[in-house]
Amino acid sequence: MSGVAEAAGRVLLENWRGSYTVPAGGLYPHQWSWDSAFIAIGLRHLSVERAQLELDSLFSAQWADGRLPQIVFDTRKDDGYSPGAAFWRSERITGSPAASTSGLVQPPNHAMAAWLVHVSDPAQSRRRGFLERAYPRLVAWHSYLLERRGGASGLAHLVHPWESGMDNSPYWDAALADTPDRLAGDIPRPDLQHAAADQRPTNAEYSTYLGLAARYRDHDCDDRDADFPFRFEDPAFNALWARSELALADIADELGADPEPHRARAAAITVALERLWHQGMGMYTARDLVRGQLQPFRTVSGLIPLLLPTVRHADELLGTLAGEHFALGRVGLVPSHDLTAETFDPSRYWRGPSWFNTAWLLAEALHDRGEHDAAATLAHDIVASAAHHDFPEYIDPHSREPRGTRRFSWTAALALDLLHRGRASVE
Ligand code: 9WN
Repeated sequence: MSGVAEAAGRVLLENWRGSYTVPAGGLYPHQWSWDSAFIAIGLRHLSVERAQLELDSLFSAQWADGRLPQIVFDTRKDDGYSPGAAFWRSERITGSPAASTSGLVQPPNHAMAAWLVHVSDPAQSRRRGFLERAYPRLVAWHSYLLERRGGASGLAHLVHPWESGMDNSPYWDAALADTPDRLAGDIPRPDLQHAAADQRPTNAEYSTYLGLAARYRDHDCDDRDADFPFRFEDPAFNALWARSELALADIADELGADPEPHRARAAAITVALERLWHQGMGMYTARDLVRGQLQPFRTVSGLIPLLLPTVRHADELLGTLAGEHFALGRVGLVPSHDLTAETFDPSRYWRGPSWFNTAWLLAEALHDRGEHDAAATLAHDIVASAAHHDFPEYIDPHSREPRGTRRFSWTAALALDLLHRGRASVE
């Protein structure tokens, strides 16, 4: 193994907690849903067993309605993160699991990860019955999205910015400003002990995050609050759902089950994504279901549909990715927000900095589309930026300086994955 792969492996070992990996020791001391899926994709190269356990432990916190929770809390560390187990009190809600969890969800990248974990050692995976265990969990999770979060549009909707995984994206600004649910008084910010305040969301954003989460919690997280003030269809969330349906088709095939319903669902979501196409922006964007508007912002979320083989506007998306707004190959990774927008901020969280998970997803998409040079350049940048800055959470796209916390698990895992699969090399 190269020195970089070894260093990445050390981050994953350091952040391992016996049956799952924390995203980062100080800032995020619990198990996060879409983090665990990205982490399993890298961990499989170190230990297939651990990668399986990472997903199995998330599945063991599944709710009776099928949702996979945003966070599974380590209740011994409850004061290290806000909002924690004491805020959610999930144990008082019927259908919650034995573990303490958040009631929200995160993007559905899990079936995609489960399939990649399986193919890294199919014989071992079969021996351990990994996919037999995972398949019903994943089917129940996708049914939750369809039945509780789906609607006539054919897309699933989010009820909180945290559910997008891209918490302070400009997509949510107008809705948050218009939301009556805010937490008054002191806002607990333990995160600021681990990352600079100008690289994290603001207190104003946090007061609405907490107010919305409290309202959802106080309705027992049951999704039937018809007047809930925050409901959005997000392009990356739905593209990952469709991509994961394609992975479920592969899993069903492997298990001798019928793959066709999964292929049909993936095709239906891909077609439904067209309602998020914004001609003027040249990309997909989020739709505010409460106010009925497409958001006039370019963010990396709207590029993620490139992962779908039959997405209609692939050529325009490739143009937008290469053009002035995201400047592929000319800045660090892929910025989370339009480089030319007034709302762009190179340091603040999801308002400009480049993240490694979205860059990895786009490197996959470019590779699958036969854009091998662009995919290799991006993969190389992921590995180099991860290695040179101690596996940062995100980077400034212009200066390439590290931002957020360091020794971040998915940064290490995804760099390791690219090295192991020969998608990038170390010079
Ligand atoms: C809220 C753990 C998570 C990621 C998200 C990222 C950030 C949490 C926070 O950290 O969100 O879920 O406290 O800011 O935005 O994508 O899953 O790494």
